[in-house]
Amino acid sequence: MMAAAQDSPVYLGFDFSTQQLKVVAVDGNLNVVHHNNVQFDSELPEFRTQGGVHIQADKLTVTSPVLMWVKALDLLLDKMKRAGLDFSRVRALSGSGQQHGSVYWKRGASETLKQLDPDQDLSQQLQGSFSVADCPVWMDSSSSQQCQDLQAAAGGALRLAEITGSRAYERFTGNQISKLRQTRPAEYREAERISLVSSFAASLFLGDYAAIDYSDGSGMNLLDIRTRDWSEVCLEATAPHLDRLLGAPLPSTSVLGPVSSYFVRRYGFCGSCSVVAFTGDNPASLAGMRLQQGDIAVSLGTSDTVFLWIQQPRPALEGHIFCNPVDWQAYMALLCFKNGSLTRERIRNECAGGSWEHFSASLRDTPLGNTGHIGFYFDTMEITPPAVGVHLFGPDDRAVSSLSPQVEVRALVEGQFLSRRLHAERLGYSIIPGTRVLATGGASSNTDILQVLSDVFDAPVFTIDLSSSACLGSAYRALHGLVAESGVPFFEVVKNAPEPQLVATPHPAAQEVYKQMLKRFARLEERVLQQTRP
Ligand code: ADP
Ligand code: XUL
Repeated sequence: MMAAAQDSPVYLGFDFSTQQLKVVAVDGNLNVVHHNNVQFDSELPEFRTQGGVHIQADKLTVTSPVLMWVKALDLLLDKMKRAGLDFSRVRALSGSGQQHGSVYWKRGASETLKQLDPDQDLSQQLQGSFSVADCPVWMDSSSSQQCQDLQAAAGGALRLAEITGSRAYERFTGNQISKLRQTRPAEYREAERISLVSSFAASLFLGDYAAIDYSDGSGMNLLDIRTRDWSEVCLEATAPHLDRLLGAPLPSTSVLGPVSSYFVRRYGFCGSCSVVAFTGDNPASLAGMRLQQGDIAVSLGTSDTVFLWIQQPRPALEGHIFCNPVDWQAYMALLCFKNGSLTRERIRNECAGGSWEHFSASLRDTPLGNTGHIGFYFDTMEITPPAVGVHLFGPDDRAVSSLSPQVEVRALVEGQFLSRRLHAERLGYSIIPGTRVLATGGASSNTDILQVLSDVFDAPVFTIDLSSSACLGSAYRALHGLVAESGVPFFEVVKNAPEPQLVATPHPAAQEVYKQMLKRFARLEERVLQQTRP
């Protein structure tokens, strides 16, 4: 590398996701110059997580150890150092976290954060800094009572959606905070600050408590998405004086301050390196994909999500409206599906000998429409729609108890994408000429899966080179954060980023096949919902 390139600035984007911590570094021309990751299950086995989480005995409570995330950061920075990344070139950094998860800092933790000793790991020093060791994460569905209470206090589900962008959802942070206060009052009382996973991660870099940003803050059932401030009625219904524990929310493009002296002295960061507000992984993906109005993003990670750029919020009883992470005047709509990659892995193990290659071959060897077989795979209580169990149907709409392995693989993938399309259309999305489906997340590396996505949506599918758009979006946001206050729009800063690549176009027969199938799917989903409704 030439001397000039070695001195040129670098921007870091971290993603604290469900199964791993990832990072990318981009240079001033937005080329990726480094990426790295730490897998929680395999590289931090002492925490005994599966897929990065612990599912508790009630099957509803799902948590992750907060120290695992801290230790993963120690490990990741060491790996980056060993790979030769010159931290002194980092001009700004930002990041994202799985949405909705909450971290409870214990009294005194802010002092510890401010006085970190560069000769010791973060995890050694922060061991005593959390009042709750196991943080509730987005997969948790144990706060139904608190959801009902919040909706009652706000004047009903729709009223709550009008204020916060969503009706009450179990995984949303306010309901988790409410549950903690009621069921573990001592730990709650010991907390001096509550962070989201994103603002917790930013706090580590800042050496102080980082503000919650508007976009990730919209996933709490606490923020008024129009005034962009905490909603009084929601705060009061959740916990007294909660605003003191949350701090004031800030625009997602804010520079929070310089990186703490711990990182300067331990890793050689420059003292003027800026920490730009961290946000949720889905908002960060929107930035990484440079999603525009009219596009639809489909993220195939641990969860599957579908999201859109919208200008005017029209909250409904299904789906979520979040403040937009790159344009404070806009919004994004999001749907979350809990049974995503982990369900695909289960069917891969049961029907394709544990091999993605065989899984893909089954998709190639079975016809569009799967000769009328349809499957619903809700291994755990689904978010969209709220149903559970595996439900299989034959071409005559009659329930069947099993399918052959190859048919089952296609039933799963077609069923998942029919559901993504059905619910996206209910949110107001429609496929028009020119619509692009932008795919990301771990499973977007599988072109056979993306072919089914293209067929079911009857639209071309594009990906960006790197499947981790949340990291990339965070690196872009770090760069944008430096100029956002002077009014430079996000798209101006990322205009030279690599264009998404076309990876699949719909089969000529797809429109006819899936138009019919979508109608059947909607009818059968209603039947499944009626059968499984408590
Ligand atoms: P997260 O960010 O939520 O931790 P990722 O977006 O990195 O997760 O996605 C991880 C998932 O990607 C894994 O659980 C795995 O099932 C899926 N995956 C990885 N490679 C493939 C592949 N070739 N085909 C299908 N799925 C894949
Ligand atoms: C979104 C959601 C998940 C998490 C984990 O509402 O719950 O997508 O952000 O990725």
